[in-house]
Amino acid sequence: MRPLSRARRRLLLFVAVVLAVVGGGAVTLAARNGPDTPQPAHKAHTVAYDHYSLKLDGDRVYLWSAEFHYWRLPSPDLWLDVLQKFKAAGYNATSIYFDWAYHSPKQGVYDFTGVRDIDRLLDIAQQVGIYVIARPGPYINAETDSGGFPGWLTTQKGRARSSAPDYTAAYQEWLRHVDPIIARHQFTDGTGPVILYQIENEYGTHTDKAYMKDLKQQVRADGIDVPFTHNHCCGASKWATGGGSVDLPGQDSYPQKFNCSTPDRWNGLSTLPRFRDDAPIFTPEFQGGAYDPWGGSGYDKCRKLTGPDFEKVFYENNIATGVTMQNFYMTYGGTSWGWLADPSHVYTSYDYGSAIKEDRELTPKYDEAKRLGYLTQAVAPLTKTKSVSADGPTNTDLHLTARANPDDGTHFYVLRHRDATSTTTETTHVPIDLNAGTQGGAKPSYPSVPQEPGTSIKLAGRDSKLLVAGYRLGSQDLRYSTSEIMTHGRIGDRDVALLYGRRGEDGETVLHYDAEPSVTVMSGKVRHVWNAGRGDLRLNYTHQGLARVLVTPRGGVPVLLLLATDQEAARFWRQDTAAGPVLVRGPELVRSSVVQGSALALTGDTSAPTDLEVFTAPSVRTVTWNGAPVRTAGNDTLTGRLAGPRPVTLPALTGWKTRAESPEARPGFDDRAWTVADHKTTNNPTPPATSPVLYADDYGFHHGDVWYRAHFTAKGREAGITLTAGTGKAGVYSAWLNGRFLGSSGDGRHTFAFPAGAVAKGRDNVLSVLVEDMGHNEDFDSTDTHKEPRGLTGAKLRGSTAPLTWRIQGSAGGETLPDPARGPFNTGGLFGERNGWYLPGGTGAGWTATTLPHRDKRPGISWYETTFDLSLPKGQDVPLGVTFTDDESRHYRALLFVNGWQLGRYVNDVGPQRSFPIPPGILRTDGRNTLAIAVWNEDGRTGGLGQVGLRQYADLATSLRVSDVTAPR
Ligand code: IPT
Repeated sequence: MRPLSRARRRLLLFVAVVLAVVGGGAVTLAARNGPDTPQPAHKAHTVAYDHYSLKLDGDRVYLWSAEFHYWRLPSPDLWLDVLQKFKAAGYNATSIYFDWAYHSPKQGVYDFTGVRDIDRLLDIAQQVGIYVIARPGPYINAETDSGGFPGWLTTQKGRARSSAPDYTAAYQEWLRHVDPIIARHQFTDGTGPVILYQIENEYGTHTDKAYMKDLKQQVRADGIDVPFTHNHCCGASKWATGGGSVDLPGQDSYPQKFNCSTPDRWNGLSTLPRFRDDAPIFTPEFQGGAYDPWGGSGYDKCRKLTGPDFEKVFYENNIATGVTMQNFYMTYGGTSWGWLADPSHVYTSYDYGSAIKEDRELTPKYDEAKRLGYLTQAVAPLTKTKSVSADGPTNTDLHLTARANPDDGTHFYVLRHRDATSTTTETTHVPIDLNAGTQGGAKPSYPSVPQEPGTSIKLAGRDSKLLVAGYRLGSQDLRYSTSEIMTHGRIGDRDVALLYGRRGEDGETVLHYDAEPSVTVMSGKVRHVWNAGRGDLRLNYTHQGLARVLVTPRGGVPVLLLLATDQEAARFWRQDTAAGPVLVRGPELVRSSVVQGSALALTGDTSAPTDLEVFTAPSVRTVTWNGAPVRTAGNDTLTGRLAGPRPVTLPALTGWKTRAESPEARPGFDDRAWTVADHKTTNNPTPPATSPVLYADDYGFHHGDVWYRAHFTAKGREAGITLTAGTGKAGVYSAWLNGRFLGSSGDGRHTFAFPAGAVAKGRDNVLSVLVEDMGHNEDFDSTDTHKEPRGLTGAKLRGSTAPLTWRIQGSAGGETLPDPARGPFNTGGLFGERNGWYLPGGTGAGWTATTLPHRDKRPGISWYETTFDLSLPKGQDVPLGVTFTDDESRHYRALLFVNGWQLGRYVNDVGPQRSFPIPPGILRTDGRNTLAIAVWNEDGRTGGLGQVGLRQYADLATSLRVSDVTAPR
């Protein structure tokens, strides 16, 4: 990936667009584009594929990709953090959904600045050196509001995800805005990381071929020339052949499903399908974690359900079945901040139990993904393999598959339990026959591996092994190893190979030489025997810490074998520099490395003082870490010591003040500026229960809480009101008559009785209702489920036919945002939100000092606010969050604003989320922070606010620098 100047990029973009528009159709980049798409013009760089793998500029690539959603991390400098962490783990690509709704508050209005600056995002990807699979929908699902459709789209008449004219005009508008930005960053132009572009999302039921065809046409016309992909979930249409088909169709797969409450319950393996013979097996989304709903069991359990053992068994099974393109959903999930969450599946956290936590901490799942990812990037023959036959393992409870590269004869064996869910411990021997599936001369075979008496291959519980055999490992001939290869490379004048197994397990590695090499065991216990007849050097050992063996063949290139436990192996970082590969052992993370002359500049993170060891070319003599020189010793590898972070003390949150609001509930409140809700008709497929139509979206209020006020002249016999409301899961609404609290409900339909004496006969009465809109549903089946009405859907007085006249007020400005930097999802229609109480210093008079916990019996909304100062040590990444603690039987919920950004929706009696990470950038790590919390007391008895405190999740010394995200006051 070569960086080009902006001007040159613009020129290339212009040429690309012109060529695409005139439809020159010179040369096909990819094998096919579907019969109905204009062919892209010929470009300097190529993205192509065949039966086996993706090819970039003609080179086969194993796609090992990590899903990331920038819109779930509103702090652009942290995009660099996440993408560096992906790259450091061996992912060579990231798959990114672009959320239409995040960029478009109103039809015709688009914002790609600040936390929405995707140009910057793609620049960062290029800088990090990671490819991008762009997935701009238009529909994305993703457990986000409306599956990514903007609020304004919920009021369209035509069915979404079809060829309906109004929907077509809308998505074309989105694509015309987003595509040119993506187009500037295409690999094919030599200007960027984008290698693939997904059309639609899991579009399998109620499909419309013309729509798919139009989408492709539009995207090509917008200047996109990389191959099109599609992720098939279920239903009939796979978009593999025929009208509307894409270049690279793939199958999404979530084998563990999403019930995190039983994290030890595994489902069996399945084999991913090959949709077309001319395309590789691709999984655009393979399970990397699981989402968790309101009242769910929490992400720690999701991380267990999809833990390192799951990754190993399932991802290796994908390799065993010939998959060469794997993307993991999610690898970093992030935060559905504001009102981004879809109500049915998730709460604020989108941690997803992923390899990287919401607060950006690395987990043991990251280590496992890294061990596997490094293998896919280091062992090139994996990109072209065929299934070959293999005899079974001696233990028939185990299962062995074999594949071979038809060109160079490298063999790959995957050993697992026959029943992949089994938790038993098994030992076995396996046959390795290097002739299987290859032509030509007789290759050796080993009928029973391991050969050393008294040793075996062990599968202790849920595990599998991917064994490489008959492999040209650098300059060595690896006959086989029962240890797994993590990575290897030519470093200076020798090969270095890192192999691993679980602690205490036997390992046997056999290398072939014409003559007996010299063997030096530098550390650890490693036995070696030379078989002159076969020319085999056999090494036997037990995986324990880190053993090192130097094998020096006569007249050949030596190899340093690093024989590690899996945990020890995960402490190694591979970086590819101008001076060749470098291995770094010790730090928590290595982010980057540059060799200049004899100096190696490393950047990364430490969580404690750490030994550093660098395996690099002898020409490298000095090392810097995060810009500071490291005093190094040693003439084989360079060793030194790295400092850890300084400890951090957090301020206690004190100095709280509180103020009640909800003036909307009082009869004298002036609602004349509110929108009159008097529509008699709606485009919505759900007919209203009563007239007028009260759906919040129909009046331009798409996110967050909505107030209604209905006036009526009472006849005197009014006994109550029956309300129907659409809140989405776990939502609530509260009602008042003439200022008297009637109660709250979370049910779709509820009758509120009017207390005796509350109705003023013959006079104006005011009903006030506050409805929470938890977000719009997804539209998974293309049946317009995102249009399910939100807000009040009907209202009927009991005992009276007096007409009600309605006004509605949601977020200030509706679709015209007063605070575009924080965007459409940040605030709803609470009084304090409409009047800027959520902003730093935005509160005015009328507050009283309080302490937490604070008990409050007043129904409706009260705000709590405090400030705190941070001065975290420079050069440290200290992920922090805000934690709520209270008795779960108290019925209140809260919106958490940090410096004006809504980063948490807390529901005390539903949960499960009680701790809310606040990304630095939003959080001022060196300065004053404002916390504002809007509490909704639901029952007028158990309100108030429990303990609220800061929580520190980790402490790292780092090269990462984060600037403050700016937004107007
Ligand atoms: C699949 C979606 O494509 C993705 O957007 C997300 O919703 C994911 O699942 C679950 O987190 S849909 C699933 C039914 C395979």
